[in-house]
Amino acid sequence: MNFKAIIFDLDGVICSTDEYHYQAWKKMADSMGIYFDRTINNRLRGVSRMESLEIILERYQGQPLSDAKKEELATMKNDIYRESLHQMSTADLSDEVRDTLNALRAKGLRLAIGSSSKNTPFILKRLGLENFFDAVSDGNNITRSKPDPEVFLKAAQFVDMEPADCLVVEDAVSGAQAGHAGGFQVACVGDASAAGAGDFNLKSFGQLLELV
Ligand code: B16
Ligand code: MG
Repeated sequence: MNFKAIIFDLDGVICSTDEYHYQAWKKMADSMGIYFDRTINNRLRGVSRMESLEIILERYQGQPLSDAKKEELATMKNDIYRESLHQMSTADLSDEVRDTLNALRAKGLRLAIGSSSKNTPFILKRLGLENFFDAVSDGNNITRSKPDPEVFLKAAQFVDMEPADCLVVEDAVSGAQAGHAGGFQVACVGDASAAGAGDFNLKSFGQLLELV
C-alpha cells in the first residue's frame, strides 16, 4: 500500500475526548429528563453538534422545541464540554499515538486532521499538536458533516493529494462511511473497527505502521 498521506479523525482516534462528549450530552439530556445511554452515544460519533442533538431528542417526549431552545441546549452541552477540555494537557496524548505519529512523519508521509469538531483547534493546542499536522480540516470549514465526505476531501485538497493516495483513520462508523464515499481507503480503530467498518480494522493505533 503506497499511501502518501494519512488523514486522522480527532475525537476517538488521536485523543479520548469522546468520553467528555458523552458526559456533557448526558448532563444536557438529564436536565431535560431525556433517556440517554452509551449505545445511543455511539450514534453521535463523528456527527455534528446539531445533528447529535436531534438524535438525542428522538427520545424527548415533551412539546416540540423551538430552534432557539435547541441552540440553547447545544450551547449548554458545548459549555460543559469546553469546561472538561480545559483539564486536558499534553499528558492526554498517549505515548502510542505520539510515537506512531512521529514514526509516520519520519517515513515522509503528509499528515492531516479530518474532524467534524469545531473545537479542533482548541483540542490540538491542549495536546501540544497545534503545529504538528500539515493541514487541519474540521467542523469550521465544512457545511456537511460525516457520513458526507466533505471534511476528508478538503483535508486531501489541503495537502495537495488525491483521495486514492490517502488513508483515512476513523473510530466512527459514520466517519468510515464518509471516507469510503470520498474514494478513500479507511483504517478503523475502536467502535468502527469492532463493527468491521474499515478496509483495515486495527486492534491498536500503532498497527498503522504495518500499513505504510
Ligand atoms: P463539536 P470527530 C466529532 O469529532 C465527534 O466525534 C462528535 O461526537 C461531535 O459531535 C462532533 O465532532 C462535533 O464536535 O461539538 O466539538 O463541534 O470524531 O469527527 O473528530
Ligand atoms: Mg471520532
